[in-house]
Amino acid sequence: MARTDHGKRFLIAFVALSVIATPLVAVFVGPHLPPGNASAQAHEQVFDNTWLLTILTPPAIFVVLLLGYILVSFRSRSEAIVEGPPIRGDMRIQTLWMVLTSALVIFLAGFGSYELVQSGSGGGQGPSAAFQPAGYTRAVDVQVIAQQWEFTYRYPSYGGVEVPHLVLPANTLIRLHVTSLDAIHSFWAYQLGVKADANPGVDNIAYVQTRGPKTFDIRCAELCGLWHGYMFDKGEVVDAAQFASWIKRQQSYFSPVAKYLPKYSTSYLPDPQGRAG
Ligand SMILES: [Cu+2]
Repeated sequence: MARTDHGKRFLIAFVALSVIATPLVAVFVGPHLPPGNASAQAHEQVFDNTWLLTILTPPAIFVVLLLGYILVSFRSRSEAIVEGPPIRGDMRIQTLWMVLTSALVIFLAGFGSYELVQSGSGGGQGPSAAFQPAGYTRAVDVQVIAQQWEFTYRYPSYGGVEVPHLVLPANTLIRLHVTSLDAIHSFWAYQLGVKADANPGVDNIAYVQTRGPKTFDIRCAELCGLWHGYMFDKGEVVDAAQFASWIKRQQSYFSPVAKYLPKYSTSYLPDPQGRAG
């Protein structure tokens, strides 16, 4: 009986499966990956996730297929348990594996870092953003104030009005200033692709370029005390006219309490006498 060439057989199966599955993953799974398409940054993240998943498809196939192949092909066919010949390693396979996986990991680290910075990122870059998106001088400032246990929002270009729900104009570059009044929180606007730390005394800047009208989820993503799980809300991207009338309504609705608000500041510090901002 001729000896089966397991290596060759496995390699053919691996290449065939990879060639079929990789484009399918890119085309059919990729567009459904999180966080969605509510902003340019979120869109970039879907693009990145699609690439990462696509590139990682062949290695995943390799590992699972190898395991399956071994389980099926090398299972014991006799009743007696017979030990196989001892194998102490194979320098060629080990070298190949190390070179390929190292190259892959280094490439992904470079790709990820480049992608993170080139869109201005949605992760918050501290008080002086190192990577500004195109047209950032025209960005609309919105302050996100985290506190136990809700987010409020101030609009410095609209008299510093503070509101309990986030509404943003569509197709606009927004500069979010994320800060906190008390504990450490994290502002996570899922479909906008924004997740930025909210620390007291820190003005953490994250850019987001909104697209068309859309609702999005807001959550606190940092355990911040008893009612952390309660820190969620729906935010809204609305068209420019709707935004203009909404902000006008907020200004007049909150005008009686506006005088009690502290002056708009890029950050606030916890106040032992009570609420700081
Ligand atoms: Cu929180």
